[in-house]
Amino acid sequence: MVSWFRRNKPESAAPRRLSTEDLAAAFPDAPAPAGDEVAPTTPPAPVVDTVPAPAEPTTPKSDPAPEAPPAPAGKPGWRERLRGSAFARSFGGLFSRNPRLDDDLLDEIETALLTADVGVTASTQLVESLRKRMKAREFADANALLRALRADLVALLAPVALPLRIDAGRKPFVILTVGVNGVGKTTTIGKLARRYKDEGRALMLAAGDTFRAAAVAQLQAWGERNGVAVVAQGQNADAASVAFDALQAAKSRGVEVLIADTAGRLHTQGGLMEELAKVARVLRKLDPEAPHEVLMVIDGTTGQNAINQVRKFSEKVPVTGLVVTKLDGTAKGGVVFALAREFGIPIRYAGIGERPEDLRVFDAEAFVDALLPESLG
Ligand SMILES: Nc1nc2c(ncn2[C@@H]2O[C@H](COP(=O)(O)OP(=O)(O)O)[C@@H](O)[C@H]2O)c(=O)[nH]1
Ligand SMILES: [Mg+2]
Repeated sequence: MVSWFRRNKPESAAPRRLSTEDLAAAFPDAPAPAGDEVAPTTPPAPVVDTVPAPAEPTTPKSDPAPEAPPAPAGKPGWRERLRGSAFARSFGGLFSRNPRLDDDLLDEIETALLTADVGVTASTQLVESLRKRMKAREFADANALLRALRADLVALLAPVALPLRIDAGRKPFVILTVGVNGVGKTTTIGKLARRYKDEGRALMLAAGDTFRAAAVAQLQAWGERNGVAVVAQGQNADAASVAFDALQAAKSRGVEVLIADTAGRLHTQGGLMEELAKVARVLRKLDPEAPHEVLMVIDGTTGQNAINQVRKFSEKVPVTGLVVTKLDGTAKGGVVFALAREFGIPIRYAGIGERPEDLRVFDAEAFVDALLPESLG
């Protein structure tokens, strides 16, 4: 068993009691709390610095299987999960409806790209390049044009398909997650934490979403069940102070990776956006290079508004990596291309489901492969 050490600070507000539904919604992969074992709500402690005892080397906790299994490994998994996207659906029948190599085919392709949220600039560029090559008789048939489109799409994404590398020289390597409400920040942190833990890295989480008690409890519940330390100060605490505390604790314990959650905020909320800048500033007091990664989480179903979000967040904190979540749902998928073209910010991960394994290192080829048919046949 993991034993827990709690440090209480009397000046903070008491945490709210949370429903198990709150927790279940937050971490679908986590086991449902059994009976009275709802850990995060039991202590009256306002400030919880939850650290697992160091001597717990064996038996990693295996969470019970959630309803949906993880997507199959490799390209088939991407294909299975992205099949429902508007992108895949509109391209599915497109070439069979327009088997001839002509302007109609190109018009259909342009419409499909626009409908899938690829954006006007990228869609026009892609189609005009295909048109030129078609006029130059570069394509023998529509199949050849499809292959060219696939290659062009991969080429658009290849420069941003740069995985996040944890620099061992930065200890701890600080990842600050940002983004608007409900995009999947906390869930992504849980998935990332699982990944890093499986890689054997010493890890710590900071519950920097101090707006909602449920958000703090989400991380604490996850941390307790998985033996990962979570630094929190409860609801309404100063987010910058949580980040500062966490980095201090992580430094003193020789932690390798610190992942800080933040409250979701709309890019139009000036005060909250300013708070993000403050979190980054405060981290830099302890480590002038922190945060080493500002990971912005984008909901793949958002559409073109994602562009605006990234632009606004980048004005406050230098966004160094993106995670595009919920690509398994009703996401159109095309926003990934629009983001790549507009910013060139590395896309680190893609969320293609709710299981930890469904947070995939972004793979340009697998992604394009999942969206377009392989051939017309
Ligand atoms: N289907 C699907 N759902 C996701 C994914 N990532 C997050 N979610 C869901 O999105 C909802 C909001 O996630 P949460 O992490 O609380 O968002 P936050 O407000 O940004 O922290 C939750 O119901 C998650 O299960 C994903 O990749 N696929
Ligand atoms: Mg959250």
